[in-house]
Amino acid sequence: MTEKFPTHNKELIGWVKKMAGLCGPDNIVWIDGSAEQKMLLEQEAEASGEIIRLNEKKLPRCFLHRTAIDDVARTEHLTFICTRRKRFAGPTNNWMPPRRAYEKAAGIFRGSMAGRTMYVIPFSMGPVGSPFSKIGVELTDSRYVVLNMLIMTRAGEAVLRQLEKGDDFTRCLHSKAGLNISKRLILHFPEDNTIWSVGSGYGGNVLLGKKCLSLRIASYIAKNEGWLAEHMLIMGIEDPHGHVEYIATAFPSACGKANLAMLLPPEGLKRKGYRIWTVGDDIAWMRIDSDGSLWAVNPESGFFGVAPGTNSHTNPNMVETIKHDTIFTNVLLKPDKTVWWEGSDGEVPPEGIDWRGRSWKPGLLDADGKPVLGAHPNSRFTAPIANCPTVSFRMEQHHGVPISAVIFGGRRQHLAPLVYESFSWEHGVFVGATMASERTAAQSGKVGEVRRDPMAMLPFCGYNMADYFRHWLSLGRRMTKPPKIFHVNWFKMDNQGKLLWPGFRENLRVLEWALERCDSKVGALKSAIGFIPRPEDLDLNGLKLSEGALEKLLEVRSKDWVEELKGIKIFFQSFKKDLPAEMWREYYALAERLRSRG
Ligand code: GTP
Ligand code: SPV
Ligand code: MN
Repeated sequence: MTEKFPTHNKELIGWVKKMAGLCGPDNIVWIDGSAEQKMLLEQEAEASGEIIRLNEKKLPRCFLHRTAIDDVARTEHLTFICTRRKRFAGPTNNWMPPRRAYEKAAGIFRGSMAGRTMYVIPFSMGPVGSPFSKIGVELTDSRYVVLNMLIMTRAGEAVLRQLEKGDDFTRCLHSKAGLNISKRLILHFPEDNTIWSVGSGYGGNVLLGKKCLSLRIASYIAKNEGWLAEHMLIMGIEDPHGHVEYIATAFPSACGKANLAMLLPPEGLKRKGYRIWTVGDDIAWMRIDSDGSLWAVNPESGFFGVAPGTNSHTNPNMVETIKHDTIFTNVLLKPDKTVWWEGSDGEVPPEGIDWRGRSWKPGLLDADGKPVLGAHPNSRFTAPIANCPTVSFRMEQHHGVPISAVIFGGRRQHLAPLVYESFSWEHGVFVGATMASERTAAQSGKVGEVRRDPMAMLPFCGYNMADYFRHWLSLGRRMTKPPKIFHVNWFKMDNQGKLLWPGFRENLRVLEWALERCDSKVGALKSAIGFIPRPEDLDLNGLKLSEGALEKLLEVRSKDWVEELKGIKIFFQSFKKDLPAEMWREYYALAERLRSRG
């Protein structure tokens, strides 16, 4: 085994040696971030069959990877917060005491890298050297992970140099081991600044800079340091006068963050002069600056985006982004070595190799008579943000961008109106805390079931969510210029199950209203749940909604909300006496408003 270490950081050297001792790799390779090393890794991964090189002409420097068929989404039931006290993790997280967790996982890690190379990836979440960035080092036996981390994070030598200055780092250990779901664990040790992930080779389970560090561990650090780590997109909206305002938006997994973050304005609004600037599609780190307002940075440098449904109509900027230097995971391979997925551009290919690696034809049915999909519903692509035509020039700025509005949202077929505005920060925290959404394919489990997903952070909050709500409340008190808080729902349906709102680029019409509210340019109607747009204040020019759709979209049905209160109550009760009193106060205030309106 190589005993040369390209660093003087004793902590780092000691930890790498110890973990190598546990996992037993044949050798250790340090990732330096160079183009040469990346090319070598691609060649090796191609030779080993881990990745397939795609059509060099049509998709330059792009690859396809297929995961194991039971390793296609985050496995939340195998994800744990491991703290000394159970209360710390709270009722929404799986918990294991640290000692037991380390022991259990060590049993799987032991010798798991025999015959493999252990890669050491030093990475920075946020620009290298920024006071707001955090450093991690991931050890992994997967070249796919290395190649993804090179896109998703700033990785390599510059980070090692930063570590020479004595910065702390999150210790991230990953091994595919046997890719066995019964020996899979995603463990977080916030008290040790450590992450151990074993037995998976899929995205969020293994790209440890993403959900594990930038949300679960970072949310814990953020609580202690007085900032927020959120599952939010960040985008700039340039108005017809060239003035850019930024918003941060939390939707649960696969509910439209990436699509919104880079939307192309609809014709009418484009003509008015609107433009969009993309800062991030998944994670926002936000803190209060000396000006008393909230500022946000995106710690990532790439997108790990949902493939199905992505096409030139729904998301032309993403289509442009993934034309080169992209890794596709679990999509269909066409005979000409390009890729396809359900809802992509172009004709349905007459044949191909599906995400499982089997031969596929349109209309193919499985043993139960159900259509066989070419791409997995949670198939994804990994692409550099720099590829995106709308990338914001403020991406690399340490300070980030000032946030005018925070927007929560989710998939609700019936309940939530297209948009509403909270009465205050406190009420806005209640709106975020009581969010619920229909499950998507981004996590294993039953798709379509409504579940509570506060601030879209249910799977990602690294500590007790009661304390998390308290933290949100306390930030509101510290800000002199807090953003306004809104809630949106692009997924409301009519009685026939048809979407009432066209979504995608048309969503800008709703954002325009929200920003006009922030600038006190328009009035609103007061409903029991919050402020609702007066229909005439929404610019619907050039949009054809079906008869009565707008009324339905903006409707607030007291009866349905009274029903919703029951679910909220059960959810709040699960926190017992830890829930901040403000949340109950908002709950009873809402109940009272609904009662008085009958
Ligand atoms: P994660 O990466 O899992 O956190 O997801 P995300 O929130 O970035 O989701 P994304 O933007 O990739 O959207 C996921 C799915 O929602 C895609 O299949 C989209 O087609 C669909 N979608 C996005 N925006 C809209 C919309 O405005 N309306 C409708 N009907 N569907 C949408
Ligand atoms: C999500 O599920 O919210 C994602 C994809 O952004 S993953 O990185 O796999 O968690
Ligand atoms: Mn996400």
